[in-house]
Amino acid sequence: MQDRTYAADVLAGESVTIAGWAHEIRDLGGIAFLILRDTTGRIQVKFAKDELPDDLVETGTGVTRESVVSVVGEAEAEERAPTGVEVVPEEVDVLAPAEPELPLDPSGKVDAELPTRLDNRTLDLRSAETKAIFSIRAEALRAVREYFREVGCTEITTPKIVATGTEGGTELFPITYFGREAFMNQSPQLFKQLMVASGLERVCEIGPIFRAEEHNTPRHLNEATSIDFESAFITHHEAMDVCEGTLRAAYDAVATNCEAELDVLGYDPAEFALADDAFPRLTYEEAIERANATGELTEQLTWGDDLTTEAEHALGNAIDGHYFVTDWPSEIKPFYIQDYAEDPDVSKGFDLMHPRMELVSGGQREHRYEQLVEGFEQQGLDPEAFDYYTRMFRYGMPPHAGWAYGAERLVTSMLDLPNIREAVLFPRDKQRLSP
Ligand code: AMO
Repeated sequence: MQDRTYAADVLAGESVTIAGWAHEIRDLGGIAFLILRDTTGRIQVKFAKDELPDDLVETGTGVTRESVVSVVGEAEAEERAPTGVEVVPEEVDVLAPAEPELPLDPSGKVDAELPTRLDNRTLDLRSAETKAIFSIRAEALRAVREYFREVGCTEITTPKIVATGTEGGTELFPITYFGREAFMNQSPQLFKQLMVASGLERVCEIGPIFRAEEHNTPRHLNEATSIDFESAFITHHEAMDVCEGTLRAAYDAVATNCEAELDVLGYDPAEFALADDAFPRLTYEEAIERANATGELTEQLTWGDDLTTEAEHALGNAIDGHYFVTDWPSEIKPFYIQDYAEDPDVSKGFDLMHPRMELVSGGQREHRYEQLVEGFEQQGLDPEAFDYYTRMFRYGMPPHAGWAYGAERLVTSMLDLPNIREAVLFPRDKQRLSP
């Protein structure tokens, strides 16, 4: 629309064309107000009934809520208007009327259940709170990308249709690929590792991953957005430094550039950035000892157990912030994670935990061909099926490390959202395949 002025840019004394959604119509008798909402905010349109033609008043005040309307008029200063300006209309066009009965109320005056919101995501995203979540998500991802660029990453995109899985067979979505069995990729893991042996050396990817897990929980999705990092010639501790750097960059950017959005969600931007102290790094052994010592566990953990949700919560309460858990038992980490030469039962894998959930997995990778193939066999995998991957380890594979976290878990933990589905536009879960 030519010459359109956004609500936030309307200045008193100007002739303007504004366009947006009819947020509210307030009829006070002799005078009525149409509050028009666009992506920048709201602007008041004043209908002084005895000063304007009847048909103009009728169109402007008879419109249903959420209809799309454009208004041509004069902007005037008005102290009592929400933005200090209001528009006196000369022309009103209803570009697209909305039905009087809406499936949910975008003004947020009437609460809607999450399933109703997800079924009507477009309308849900007209509400200031939902819109704020996705503006913050976009800003966090922008900051993470920028940080990746600053530390010398090349952004890549890897195939999402693959012949083999990487993160465990039960979580694969099978598909038919020209009569052959294929799968939706669970992780860029093997492809990003191959790139550290290419001329690129250090790569990142932000893209979809698919997990056929049966979990129906507030922190699992069947399609998520994975933020991946992998670099040649670094240790797992250096990989953790980069990981922490991306998170700090994301929190800082949101604190600085999303003040209004944080305010809408009830956060004080001044208190939003992460504390300066580096995230503590506990070994797995220290982590289980500490979890057991909280006295909050119904069952004590022993070496080799995965951290239960209960243990994660107990540790989260005790530490009250992000923390890394390093040096996991080799048997519960995937084949591509390297073990300590001096203690092969202990791996160089790590997780980053947020008090509410696991956020990141990563580690030093096994870059030695013989050991890699051995690792496949130990996990009951056929190295032949991964020939495209293992073969490259015979032609000069540098030591390397990396990690991944889900964009949705980042946003859910950052904004303390009750459910991960709040942080994805159109979530895929066991029940939900549409929209
Ligand atoms: P992992 O399987 O732990 O590791 O996944 C890494 C991170 O991705 C996110 N994530 C999910 N988020 C929402 N729903 C899910 N179902 C889901 N699954 C995973 C989490 C998780 O911590 N290849 C390794 C990473 C690496 O070593 O580089 C991997 O995929 O934030």
